[in-house]
Amino acid sequence: RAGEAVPAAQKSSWTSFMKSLAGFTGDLSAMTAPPFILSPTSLTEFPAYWCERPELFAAIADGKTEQTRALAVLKWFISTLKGQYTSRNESMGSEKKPLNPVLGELFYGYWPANEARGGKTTLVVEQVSHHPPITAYRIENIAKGVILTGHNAQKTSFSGGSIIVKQVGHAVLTVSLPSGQTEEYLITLPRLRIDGLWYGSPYIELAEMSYIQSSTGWLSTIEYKGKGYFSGKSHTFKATLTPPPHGSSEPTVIEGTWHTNSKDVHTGAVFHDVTSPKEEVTVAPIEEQSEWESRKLWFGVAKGIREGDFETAATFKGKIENDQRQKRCDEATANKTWGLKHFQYIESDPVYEHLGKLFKANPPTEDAYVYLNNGPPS
Ligand code: CLR
Repeated sequence: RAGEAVPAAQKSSWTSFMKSLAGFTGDLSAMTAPPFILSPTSLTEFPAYWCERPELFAAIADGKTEQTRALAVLKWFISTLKGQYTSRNESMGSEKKPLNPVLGELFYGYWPANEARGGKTTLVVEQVSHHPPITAYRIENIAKGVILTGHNAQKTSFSGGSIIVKQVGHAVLTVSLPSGQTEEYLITLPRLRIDGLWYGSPYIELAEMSYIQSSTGWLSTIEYKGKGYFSGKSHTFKATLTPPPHGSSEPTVIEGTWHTNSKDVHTGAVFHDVTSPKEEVTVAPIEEQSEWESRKLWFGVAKGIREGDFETAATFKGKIENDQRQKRCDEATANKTWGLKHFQYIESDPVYEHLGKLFKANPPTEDAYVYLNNGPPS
């Protein structure tokens, strides 16, 4: 039934939120939504989803051939999807509206070293734009030589009762090989459809295609389908790893559901399996964080949301917003602009331009944020 999951007192507020979605394009994060759908987590925390199976990230470096490394990248990528796109449903009952990060907001974390993953894996996230929201991130396992750099933004629209989210941005994974050579992988991101809005219990389905293009020529094409398409099951995907042109190897085809497991279609062997627990990122206690770090910055707001005290949440949120307005105003007066801390903007990413050509990426060029190598000491 319509609004089934909406608390009685928020039904009319949810209805007007839904109405304002119709015909909407642009920045969803800035829209006011009823309290029941608010999450206490800032979008700057989301890049941590890339590494909640740190051993799969590290294992990319252990592949002995170009083909096995390309497969390891695909396996790691597919294994992140469950966390990226279903974890709010698991922890909070439905997809929620994350906190909209402020310009300059930071999120630092790490996954400790152990035998299986060879080294500590570190995470640096910076909100590099507020309007539109853009988040840049860097994940490194230096001992293994595996590094991920990326940024993301979203373009949203509303269609057929669902929110359609086009992910803008890309990621580049680099592996430094013992030979001294470096392999690069350009990773593009799938389109999201947010369904279940009518009932007040939104969830994500992935759609269309995403790609992982290696500098070695190996290309993964991943096709996403939901309920009622080729398998009829939600969260279905089919990935094809194709060899470089003129090579003699055969393509590998993987099929399954990204939130559970998948198989190699030809051999029947299990490819990925995410039914075991993942490992959340470790973050410094709030008392040790700076004013710019996400959990410290949003502490009052997050506490209010968690405890159902929305008045307190709104008061703290208002404080953060006023503070931001004042900062922008001061900058204008001083004729200065906000400086980024860990990243530098470039108009065209040479890796995207170069590797994107190989699979006719659309658009043909994209901007990027280059990491300045100045994260917290590890
Ligand atoms: C951010 C980048 C991550 C993957 C990811 C997962 C969930 C997405 C999020 C991204 C962007 C913001 C998002 C969110 C789901 C809902 C939320 C689209 C792509 C929007 C802004 C809020 C919708 C509000 C309804 C739930 C009411 O790697």
